[in-house]
Amino acid sequence: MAPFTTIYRSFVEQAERRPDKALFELPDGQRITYRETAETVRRTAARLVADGVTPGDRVAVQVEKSPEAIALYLATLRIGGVFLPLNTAYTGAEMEYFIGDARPRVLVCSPDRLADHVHRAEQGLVVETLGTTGDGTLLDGDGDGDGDGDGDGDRDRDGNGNGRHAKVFDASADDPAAILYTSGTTGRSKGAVLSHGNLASNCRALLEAWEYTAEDRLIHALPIFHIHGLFVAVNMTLTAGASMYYLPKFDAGTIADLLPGATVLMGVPTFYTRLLKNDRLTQEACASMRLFVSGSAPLLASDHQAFEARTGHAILERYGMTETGMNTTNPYTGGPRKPGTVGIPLPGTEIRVVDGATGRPLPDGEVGSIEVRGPNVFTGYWQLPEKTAAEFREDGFFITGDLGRIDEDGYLRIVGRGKDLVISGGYNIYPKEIEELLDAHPTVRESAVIGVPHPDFGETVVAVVVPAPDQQPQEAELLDFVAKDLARFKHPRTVRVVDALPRNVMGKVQKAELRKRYADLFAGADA
Ligand code: MCA
Ligand code: AMP
Repeated sequence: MAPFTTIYRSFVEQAERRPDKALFELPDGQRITYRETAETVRRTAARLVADGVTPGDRVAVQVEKSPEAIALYLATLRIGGVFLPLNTAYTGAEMEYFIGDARPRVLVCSPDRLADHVHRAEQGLVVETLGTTGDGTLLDGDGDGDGDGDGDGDRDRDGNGNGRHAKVFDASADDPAAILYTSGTTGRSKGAVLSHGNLASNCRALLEAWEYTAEDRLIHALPIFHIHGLFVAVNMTLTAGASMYYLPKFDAGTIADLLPGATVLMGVPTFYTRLLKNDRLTQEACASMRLFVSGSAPLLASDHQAFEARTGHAILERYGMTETGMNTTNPYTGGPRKPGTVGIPLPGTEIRVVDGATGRPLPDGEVGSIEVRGPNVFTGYWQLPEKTAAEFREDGFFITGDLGRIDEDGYLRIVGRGKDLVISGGYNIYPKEIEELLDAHPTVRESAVIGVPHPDFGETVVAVVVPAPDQQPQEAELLDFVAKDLARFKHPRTVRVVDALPRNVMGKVQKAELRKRYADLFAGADA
């Protein structure tokens, strides 16, 4: 068996092999090479060590997208820290929970949000800042935290010179590399602990499946606090020795400008819905492109077909989860990319469809619960051994909570979700969190939050509320009430007031019935 190589070591190998190659190409034309990135990684690692980070310590990060944020990720891996990226849209209340649960050693935030977090320094947390141009405390001074300017960070935080070098941690496949929070259907978010082995094996499988090489130039317009933008797009690029056009966010016009110089785009379905509205998306503009990838939410078969008709490219759809990284992919070569399917298992990964109640495997063609096993599957939920155990079968298969069937060609089709989840523009939203807030409002007796079709975001959030006795809930007031605690993308787009929620004989709210009732709410909406 080949020796285990971490993402960090693969990056270092590429940096040694092609130091002057651009890893990042920024919108202002600036190029940042592998060598420069490696240097920033080293400085950042030394700073983290000086801040007291030791192997296993969490480094929580809520910063805007920048090349230095990627260096911070690699620096954390280098020293054996556990990288904990957080959505920049999270509010103070949401951050309070994540920090309380994960108890990081260091929190790196945007300079403009420092005031929200200074008080945490008193609780023993080291708060650093990092702005979009590398500004902030993380990289100030000589950058190694020991003041001698040699970049080795060879003193610890107390300055006692006892030699806490930012040495490369000799990570094994099982050591934790990252925690990504994924909301639960009940209660609060759970931290999925991903190991170095999870990240490296999934990255290798994707490089092979999509024939991704140093020749590739990726358009990177995804956020970097999720699996898709960080562990698929970035990991693949920096371990292959490739380059990326690194954009602060998705913008269809900017992508159209870059397509002629690029080879690969990775996006959520909303990217493709929006690109199809842009006249500059043509076959000629895509002449150098070899691959368009979609994932994180279902791609409409009609968008798949329209994109192929317009550009000559069949979008490659794949299927993943925070807990598992990528599981399946449509073929790059050797078979059709079938609209409405997510393809076949990646090398090394097993997929099965079972009867959810008994765990009994179902024949192909029958709809059941999708389960996955392989080196990509996470090690467990952070400090929740019972919840972890409940989501695994005895033979090691992980229960995804998605429903699907295997078609006649062995391709997986996701037909629904067993879990109560809304996916809006690729962001996951768990209704329970919003319902709990709405239920706390004095004019509300109870609520049900659902996802309904939306022409731009795929799905969007609708709140259905039942008034408390003698009360008349007001939409604006309810939206204001939840706004302070919820990231913007979780805000309901409308509130409907009803006399009662539909229930089955067991008393369970029939969300499917509500989804049907409000299915056309945004049908004519401007995307
Ligand atoms: C922004 N807003 C949203 C969303 N994004 N609301 C609902 N859902 C969203 N996804 C808010 C904005 O704050 C804004 O609020 C308003 O909606 C309209 O913003 P707009 O400018 O249209 O949005 P945008 O900034 O262009 O962003 C849309 C986006 C973005 C490009 C689709 O959300 C995005 O990049 N999504 C990708 C998410 C992702 O990476 N998912 C992967 C995670 P206001 O009304 O105040 O203006 S899942 C994963 O990793 C798994 C493992 C997997 O399989 O990949
Ligand atoms: P997350 O919890 O953010 O990791 O989101 C994972 C969920 O996104 C999966 O369990 C699926 O429900 C959904 N998902 C990811 N990729 C696809 C896809 N290509 N088609 C349909 N659903 C998807």
